Parts: sequence; C-alpha cells; structure tokens
Amino acid sequence: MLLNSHRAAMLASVAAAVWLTGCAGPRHHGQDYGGMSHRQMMAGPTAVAAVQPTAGNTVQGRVMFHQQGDQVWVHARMQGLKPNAEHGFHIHEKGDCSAADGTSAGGHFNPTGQPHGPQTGARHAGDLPNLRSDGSGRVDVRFTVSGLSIGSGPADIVGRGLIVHADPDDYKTQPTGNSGARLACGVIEAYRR
Ligand SMILES: [Cu+2]
Repeated sequence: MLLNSHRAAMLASVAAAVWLTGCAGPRHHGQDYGGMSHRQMMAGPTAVAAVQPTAGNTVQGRVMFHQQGDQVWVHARMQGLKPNAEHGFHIHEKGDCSAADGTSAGGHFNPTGQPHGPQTGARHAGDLPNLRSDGSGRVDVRFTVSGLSIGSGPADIVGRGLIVHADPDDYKTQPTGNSGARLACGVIEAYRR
C-alpha cells in the first residue's frame, strides 16, 4: 500500500514535469503562432523564464517569448494557480527573485515612462494581459504584445523579472493594477540554442 501510493506520487510528479517542459511538446509543432509554426518562432529572438513559487505558494511553470517583427509572442504554461481565476501577470524591472515574497523583482518594467494600463491604451511595456486559470489551476496560453523586444533595444526583456500575482490586474490602479501578492517569480533569460 505504502509502495503503491509512493509510486503514484512519483508518477504524478513526473507527469507534472513533462507537462511543464513547455514548447518542447509535439502538440506545439503545428501552426500555433498566427500562422507561424513553433519551429519558425524558435528561429527568431527567443527568451525563456522558469517561473518558481514564492514562499508559501505553489505556482510554477515556464514562459517562452518569441519576437516576430514589432510583436512578441508570449507562451505561458503554469500550474498551481487558484482555479478559474484571473491573475495579474507582468514583466518587472529586475531579474531578481531572491526575496521570499518576490518584491526583489521591483516594479513593472516601464522603459517608456507610461502609466499602468490595459493592452489597448497607454501602459507599461511590461503590462501583460491577466492569466485565466482553468478548473485545475492551470494555464496554457499564447498571446502577442507590442512594445517589447528580445536581446536588443531599450525594451529588451532579457534580464528582467516575470511575476504572477494572486489577484486580477484591474488595468487602472497606479502603478500596480492592484493585483496583490506575488505568487511566483522568474528571470527572463535568452534562450540558449
Ligand atoms: Cu506584477
């Protein structure tokens, strides 16, 4: 009995690890990025963040970024979120997740000195759309954002932080969006080929 439950726990953790390998899965080899394939996206500037839970939290995952012209595709895969809920999601100024509560990542990445806001208006370059978790507390979503770049330029995201928050971003409260505690933090790194 003990052996069996131990084995089940091991299999569950293996399944979670496989699920979190992100872009590597075969299901991502189709035309997933606005008519572009995963392989085509990987040929361009690419960055990745391994997202780890802050103290007392369970959110973890992997986020990949692909630049295509003046757009950056974001592919976020995460688990351990509150189910069926929206979570604020931002690129923060510092690629520093050393603080137990994630505050070491600083404020939102804001290279153009704009107010915090929605994707459709004036906003911090690091403002991203809320993540919406499914009934199991997971997210697997792809979207594009403007105003960012990978590996060059003033809005380069490499070396910045990535934060998942406990609450939805209201897209208006300054300068945070009132999205609450930092559940997880990752450092955005250039993808090594
Ligand atoms: Cu944030």
